[in-house]
Amino acid sequence: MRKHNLAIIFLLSFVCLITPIHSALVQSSAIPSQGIVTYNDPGNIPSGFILKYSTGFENVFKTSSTHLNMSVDNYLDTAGVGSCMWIEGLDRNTQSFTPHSGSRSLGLQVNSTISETHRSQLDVYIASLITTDEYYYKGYYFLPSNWQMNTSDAAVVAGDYYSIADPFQCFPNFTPQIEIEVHPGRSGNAWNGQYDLDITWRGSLPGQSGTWFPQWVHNPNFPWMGLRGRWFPIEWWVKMDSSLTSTPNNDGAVKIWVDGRLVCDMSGYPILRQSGEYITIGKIYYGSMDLTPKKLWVDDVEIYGKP
Ligand SMILES: [Ca+2]
Repeated sequence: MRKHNLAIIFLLSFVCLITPIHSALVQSSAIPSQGIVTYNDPGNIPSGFILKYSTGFENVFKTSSTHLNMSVDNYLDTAGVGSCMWIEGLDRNTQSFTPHSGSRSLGLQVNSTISETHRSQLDVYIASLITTDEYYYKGYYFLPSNWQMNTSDAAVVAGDYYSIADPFQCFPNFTPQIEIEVHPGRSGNAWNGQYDLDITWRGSLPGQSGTWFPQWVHNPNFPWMGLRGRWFPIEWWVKMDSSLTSTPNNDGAVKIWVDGRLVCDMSGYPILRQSGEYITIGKIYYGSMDLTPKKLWVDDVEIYGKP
């Protein structure tokens, strides 16, 4: 199975040299789809893990346009007109909105755009927290009750996606990267009335950098609409590759739960540690024409590791 997966990776790496940018058009039916599995024990911290960091954003504030005083290395990355980040309850008070805990939470926004790379995201550097090759993350998320994507134009539907968090990424090369995305479901080139949840993967081995596998894990018809207007948890467990060199042992693994549903269960991958491992705990990044301001709130972030 491992050799089979590597063969696919190398084959697609060659194909994707033609389209090095993140494009939903780069897909592979050879990468297996995965059905949604109900997670019956949400909030269960894996055995042997201890809390390394937590915040409910109650005492967090912006120290500059790019940093929060979170007592852990972080970076606010905003791009595009109107893209911003704020502490709800401190910098802004949104009508009819209640944080998951206390009186504050993190807010992100990206305004309408007609080009890619507009974003608002909070990156947290985990190297100082994680002393072994495993970590577990849990955070609570809130999408506006009127959240939607542009589904009126076939060309937009074909290329649109919306990133919400990255369970693993490294600085400065941004690989390997694992990303949680929303996509409009498609029937041919038209919107099928559903939204998908896709996990994308971008490898770091020679020949792979910049190569995306948009449907590394594909969850069609995920009930995103049922998540709007309420808080829901996103959790992930990541085991990095045991190799400390650039030659992987191909024993990395990742599980991701969204609202208690297991949406990714992959193992045997070169999730190689680099010098600057980070997670993007909250993210709005979307890649095609969209019509409405996008907002996302995050609260009660917890990061666990092994002693
Ligand atoms: Ca809070």
